[in-house]
Amino acid sequence: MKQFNNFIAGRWSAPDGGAYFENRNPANPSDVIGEFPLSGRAEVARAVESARRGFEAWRRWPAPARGDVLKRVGDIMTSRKEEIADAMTREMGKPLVETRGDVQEGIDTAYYASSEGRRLFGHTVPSELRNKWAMSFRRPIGVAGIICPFNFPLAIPTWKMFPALVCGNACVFKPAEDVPHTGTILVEILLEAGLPPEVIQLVHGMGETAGAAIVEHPDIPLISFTGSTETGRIVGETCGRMHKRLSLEMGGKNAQIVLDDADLDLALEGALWGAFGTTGQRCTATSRLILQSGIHDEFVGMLLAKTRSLKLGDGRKAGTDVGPLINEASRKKVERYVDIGVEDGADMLCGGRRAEEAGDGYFFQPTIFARVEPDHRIAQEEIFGPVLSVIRVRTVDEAFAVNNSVRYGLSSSVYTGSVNVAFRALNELDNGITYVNAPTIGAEAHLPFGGVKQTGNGHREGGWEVYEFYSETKVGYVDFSGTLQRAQIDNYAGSPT
Ligand code: UN1
Repeated sequence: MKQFNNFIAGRWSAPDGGAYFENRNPANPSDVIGEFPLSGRAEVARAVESARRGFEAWRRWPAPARGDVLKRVGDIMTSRKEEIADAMTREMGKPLVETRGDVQEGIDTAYYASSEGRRLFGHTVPSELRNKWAMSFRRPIGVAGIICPFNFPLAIPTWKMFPALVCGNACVFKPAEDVPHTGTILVEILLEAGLPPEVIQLVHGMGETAGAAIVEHPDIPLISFTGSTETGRIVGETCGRMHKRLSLEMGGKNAQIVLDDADLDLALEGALWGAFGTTGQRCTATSRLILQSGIHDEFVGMLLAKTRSLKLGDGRKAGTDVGPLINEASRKKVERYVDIGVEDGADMLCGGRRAEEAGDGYFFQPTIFARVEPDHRIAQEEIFGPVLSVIRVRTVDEAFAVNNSVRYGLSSSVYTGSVNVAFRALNELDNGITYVNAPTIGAEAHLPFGGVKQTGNGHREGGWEVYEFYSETKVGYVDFSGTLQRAQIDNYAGSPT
């Protein structure tokens, strides 16, 4: 069996204890992709020591030259797109069309980051005083701890690491334990593109051990974490105690609203893609469908017919619409929520059980519940699987209120023919992202990505905003008057009398 290693201090190395974990194909668990290191504090400590050396050299590179490395990363990913997508589907399960999209999101992020090396804007502003300039600019911070989820095995690590690197930081990267192979490929590409080896450290392992060791290491001043709100709370507590800069991207309970004046065919395609794409395993997945009463019954009928025709199976086979869940624990969690939905009195219209007919993998049938009340647990808690809760409302105001009645606030979507309602939705829905006449998934790499309430902690990934997270603002004043000029004193001759 193929054994993979960590990349620490400029070389591929085995874990100290010699222990490995298996990485299996979720569509066919007898297909073992390889064994990956179970690492802990000792590996993380060595990685950080090396990353600090890497950081000291890398921070001195001009930012445009750092960007040039990312440009080559984008070129390599472009040339290897198909092969990376195939490896990703093998270890993560989503269909090839989606893993190609995941690679493309990484490529887009690489080219954006590369050009940002020539911007990283600061400000030059007038000084209050004569012959004096005032300006702000950006400085790197140090070693960044990058802890990633399984659902976007390539794109999410690139969102975090590429801006971190362009800003001049070094990275200690822990991929999710379900997708260590894609993480390894990404590090190989960074090295091939010419990133100095000590600037990137790859430490495989479990969240409770390797992940915790990264979060708790005193020489890692910034952490970027995507995962559950529960784990995010623990990460946040540690980072708060240790005065670390932290970006959290956590749960969602995203709703698609379909109003009486919507284009129903369009809304139907959006709901199917939003709810069952990536087997519902996106932070942005549609897990609530809020339908206005005038179209409720017709739309549910349309949705049911289409959902029943979705083809489950191995994402590497042509014609597959929906792949497996990531692992057995995840499938058990989805089953528990189906039971909860039934116990709470919702109507299960389809699905609700394992799909053994699709293969030996962790398949679960796309599931729709109707007559769900906004405060039901299946309408409030993140399930991270192919389960959609339909909620009936009478008015636009009620639809907006239901959308806002959860503790999360990542994305929302409204289908309507009214421009007034569309703009009201942008203003009134409590989410980091609102789509008009488009599903809740599909954020683009050059715009800020993130959510409000318990989805995040105020930071954004992607776009221009993430560069603020990975750098510190420094202000410089240059006084070329040759005299002592006392701000707030010498420039104001006297108090008004
Ligand atoms: C996630 O689900 O964690 O907007 C990220 C989207 C993708 C990214 C999702 N571009 O659905």
